[in-house]
Amino acid sequence: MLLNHLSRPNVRQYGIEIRGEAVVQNEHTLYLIVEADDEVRLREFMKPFEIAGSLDVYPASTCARVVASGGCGAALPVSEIVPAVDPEEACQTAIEDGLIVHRAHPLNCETSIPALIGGVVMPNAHFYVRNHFQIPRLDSAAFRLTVGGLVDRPLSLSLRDLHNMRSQTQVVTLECAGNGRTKFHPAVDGEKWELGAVSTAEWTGVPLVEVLDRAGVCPAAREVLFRGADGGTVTDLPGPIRFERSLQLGHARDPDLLLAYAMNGEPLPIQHGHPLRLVVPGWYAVASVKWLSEIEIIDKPFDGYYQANKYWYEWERNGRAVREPVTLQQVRALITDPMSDQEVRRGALAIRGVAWSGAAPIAHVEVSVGGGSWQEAHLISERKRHSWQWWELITRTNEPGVVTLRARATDLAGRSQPECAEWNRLGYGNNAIDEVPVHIV
Ligand SMILES: Nc1nc2c(c(=O)[nH]1)N[C@H]1C(S)=C(S)[C@@H](COP(=O)(O)O)O[C@H]1N2
Ligand SMILES: [Mo]
Repeated sequence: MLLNHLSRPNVRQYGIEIRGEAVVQNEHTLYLIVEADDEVRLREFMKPFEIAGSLDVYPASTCARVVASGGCGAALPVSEIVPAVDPEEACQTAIEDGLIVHRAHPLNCETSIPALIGGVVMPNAHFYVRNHFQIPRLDSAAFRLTVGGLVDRPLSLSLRDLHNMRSQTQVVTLECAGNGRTKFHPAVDGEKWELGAVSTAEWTGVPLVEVLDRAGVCPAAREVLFRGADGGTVTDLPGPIRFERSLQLGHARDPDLLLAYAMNGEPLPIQHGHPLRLVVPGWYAVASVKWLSEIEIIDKPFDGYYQANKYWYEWERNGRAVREPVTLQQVRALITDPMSDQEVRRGALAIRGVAWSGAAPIAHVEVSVGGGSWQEAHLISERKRHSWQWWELITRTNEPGVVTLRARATDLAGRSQPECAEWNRLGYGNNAIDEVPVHIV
């Protein structure tokens, strides 16, 4: 009788949903995970079980919801600025897609290094996600990009207007400036990125310069300010702010900068800036403003929070504070195969990975096995301007035991990687030589 009571059509009549059930072997206890809006109806449904024994009801939640709400019992945060994606849902999707979640609100997750193996680009679902605020949900039909400030003709462009302009497609690697932050000692505050806050996609959109030319930039202009639709409060400022970054006018006119509406041939996914984002090739990705809704031409250096307070290297050199803004991606190689702590058979060994640099294409990658001399890896396919380059070295190992593999890239501008990156207060740009220990058996 109780089994029939649990049948799905019967359950539905009570307006509840059974999410899971279990009976521990040899125990006369039934556990049910039930979704219900109304505890009265739930108790009504459970009546037949009360006849058979005793009943306990506990209010519960999913793990993702608890983490996204900031802890047990806390209410889910709401965005003060625009309608936003449910943090629990966004977090659950990221976990299911195999991303490594560092924080659920705002959602921050990195690519797992094994997911990097293979293809030229990363599938959208595996692309790392870095957010400062809750993910805004923008309606693409109502969406407008406004262009104002020091222009001859202020613009308000719909997505259709942008689709009708000249389009350009290019493969670009985005990397978070905090990638590798956990490798700094002493530890630095901030998102705890390992090495997976980097991914590559093929972006399609309108060259930014086309839109600037259509608006007509006035002679007094110095910088171009990009404003995202997302925002909220930050610890050291009183009121809510929006995510904003600027570029020098000359850089903004670089024909490679894109206002992207597509990523790997699909409409831009919501967590990557739907419906429109800026893509600034070669720069740390903080410059690539997502959910881009306003462009403003200004005559002064912009001093907003993410321009002036964050994204600066702050070193201490000879007792003096030295400060420099975070701009181009540092040169760097990553070993994707074999994985850290993997067991590999002695004999022939294939070592593979990616390498990239914001300043120039990769000139060469060298690999050292177990502290041995540097061996030149083979660069796969032609040189890349704005995307990472795959490389490979086929070598041999003869002795069993733990062996450390190291990879070091050099770009055509002559920049190479340090043994140890210089510690800086906010933990940016750690491009120390990658080390992967493996077990030779
Ligand atoms: N509007 C907006 N744009 C943003 C951010 C943000 O929080 N809001 N984060 C920036 C940072 S620090 C990074 S590393 C990249 C991450 O892009 P992705 O989530 O598509 O990988 O977006 C940049 N653009
Ligand atoms: Mo970032």
